[in-house]
Amino acid sequence: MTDVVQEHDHTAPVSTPADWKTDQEVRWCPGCGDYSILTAVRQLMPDLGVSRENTVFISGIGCAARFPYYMNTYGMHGIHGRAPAIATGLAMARPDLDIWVVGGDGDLLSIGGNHLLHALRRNVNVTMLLFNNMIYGLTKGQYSPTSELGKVTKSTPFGSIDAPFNPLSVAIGAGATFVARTHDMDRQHMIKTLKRAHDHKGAGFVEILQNCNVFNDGAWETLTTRQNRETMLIDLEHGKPVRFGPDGAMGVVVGTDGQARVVDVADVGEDALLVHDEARPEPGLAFLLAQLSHAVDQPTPVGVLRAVSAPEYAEAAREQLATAQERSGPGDLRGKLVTATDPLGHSVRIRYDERGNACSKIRASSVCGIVVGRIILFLMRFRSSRSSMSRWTQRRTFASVASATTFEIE
Ligand SMILES: Cc1ncc(C[n+]2csc(CCOP(=O)(O)OP(=O)(O)O)c2C)c(N)n1
Ligand code: SF4
Ligand SMILES: [Mg+2]
Repeated sequence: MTDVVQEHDHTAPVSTPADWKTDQEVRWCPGCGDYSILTAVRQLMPDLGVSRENTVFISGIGCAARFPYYMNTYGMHGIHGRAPAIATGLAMARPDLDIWVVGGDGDLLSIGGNHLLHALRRNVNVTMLLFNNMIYGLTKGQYSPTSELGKVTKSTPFGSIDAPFNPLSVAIGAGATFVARTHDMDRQHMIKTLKRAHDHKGAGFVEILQNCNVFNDGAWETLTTRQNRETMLIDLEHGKPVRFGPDGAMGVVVGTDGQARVVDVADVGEDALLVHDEARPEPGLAFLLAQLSHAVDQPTPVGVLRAVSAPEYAEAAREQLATAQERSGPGDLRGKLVTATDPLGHSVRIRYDERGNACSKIRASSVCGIVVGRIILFLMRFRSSRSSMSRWTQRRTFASVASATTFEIE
């Protein structure tokens, strides 16, 4: 693992939001909620005490994932769903950097669901922003893992039959140490929430309710418009009874059945209300709050649901490395052949030269890919004995199947 290059930058130069803006043309549709999130993030950056040179935005694929282009920092528009994995690697190698992950509900909860869970449970020191518009925006309006039951889209012409994910419940279930929600209609709330997530040591996860005005327009408006917020958003404050509505007339209690529910404060009295404790070590109450709302017609908590401290991944890995080196001395890879298996079952072999540099080909192959490729090749040969398909076409097809899971790096 690379040594720490420098400590966290506490002497960051004074900057303005304009310094964080790039010369790239913003390609989102006019009116998209992503613009207000971008503005909030650019406004927030000067207050974080970080420098552009030490800041990295990493994304996968989707409209939300175009975010790194628009921030004047380092960045990576990665592969679909893999931003948490890429960010994990970077956070391990460069703990001095300020690392952000940005993705949509499809990117981080469909193809990237696995990677998100592991980054959260490992408590990797990154700030993760999930732009939830309950739709695949970039690919023009297919349903996503957060789309509501019955949602009619191009990919669900008769309505979705999938129970939607509640992103906060998913995060809490994965053991996330910081979990919050905000929305694109309230810049100050976004800035305040994102700052808390950034300042958290470990994985800071924020769901941002975001309007896709082209493929899912108004999906959140029952909650987020100015006239609806007071009665529909429950703005959580640490240490305070959970109250909302005009004059705080509504509140949340946890009943003897263990369920959280919305009540009239006049009916139960203020003392019966749940007092919000975001720092509570066990996640049960945060989960109850996350589960309070299952649809956009139900009062929905926003703000910080959970903020607890736990060992951060890269720090724990460094400590483990130091202990191992103390016990066995520094490792020596010179002249060694190292074989390992990655989590997908690829075997990886690396030969190191006498100076300790990786010198021979790293070969990573999946038995599965080759077997599937062989079967397809066999079937094609069988079929082509009756058709005009050339051997060259057959070989190309086999190569592409096998190479999907086999690669070599010099
Ligand atoms: C491996 C792979 N599978 C599928 C796609 C197609 N694809 C591109 S973006 C996307 C989903 C985008 O939805 P979301 O993450 O919610 O982002 P949004 O566009 O809504 O911001 C999909 C399925 C792809 N680019 N790569
Ligand atoms: S398709 Fe939707 S999410 Fe994507 S840029 Fe347009 S409005 Fe925004
Ligand atoms: Mg989306």
